[in-house]
Amino acid sequence: NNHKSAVIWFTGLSGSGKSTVSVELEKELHNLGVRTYRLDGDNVRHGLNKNLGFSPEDRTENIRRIGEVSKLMVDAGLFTLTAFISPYREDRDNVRELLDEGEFIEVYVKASVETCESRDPKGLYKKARAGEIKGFTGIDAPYEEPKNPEVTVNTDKLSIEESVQTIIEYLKEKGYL
Ligand code: GGZ
Repeated sequence: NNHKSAVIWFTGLSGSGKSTVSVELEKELHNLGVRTYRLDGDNVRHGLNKNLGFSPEDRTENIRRIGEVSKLMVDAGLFTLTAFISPYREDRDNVRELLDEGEFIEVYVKASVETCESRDPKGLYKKARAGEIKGFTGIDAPYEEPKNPEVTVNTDKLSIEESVQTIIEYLKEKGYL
């Protein structure tokens, strides 16, 4: 298993499928003998970044720290999967700059606000519509789409398994696997 390590950076709206796809991709990578680590809200926003909220400044700092941690993990030889909204293009591009060429694989998990809102697994869109959460991404806070992501998976149309396979194909084609 002589694969090169990289960050697979998922970006997209709440409810787009970032976490789900990253969990399933990680299983697939394990089956292929790849060593991974997954960063998401559960292990980052409750620990390292528990002093951060959802203001624009805090989101930027959230992504900056996750970028730095990802770099350490890539240096340690791991395939790192991150699942954060990361709504600002500039913040994502700064992480890309932090890493060497080929070490940042931006995966745009694309789904319409309508789709995400209809899924609403945690009822957060409902709260945002009711004004109980202010500054919710896609409702009254921005999401800046990637202009040139390495991979786009449209979860409006693709199944989870199809999304995973799209990413696996990219990794094979580019010689990561
Ligand atoms: C967006 C919010 C907000 C606001 C709480 N806006 O569906 P979830 O619950 O599990 O995913 C969302 C998560 C977003 O955290 P991130 O660290 O990924 O965001 S960012 O990259 O922008 O820093 C949602 C929940 O936290 N959540 N308030 N106002 N999502």
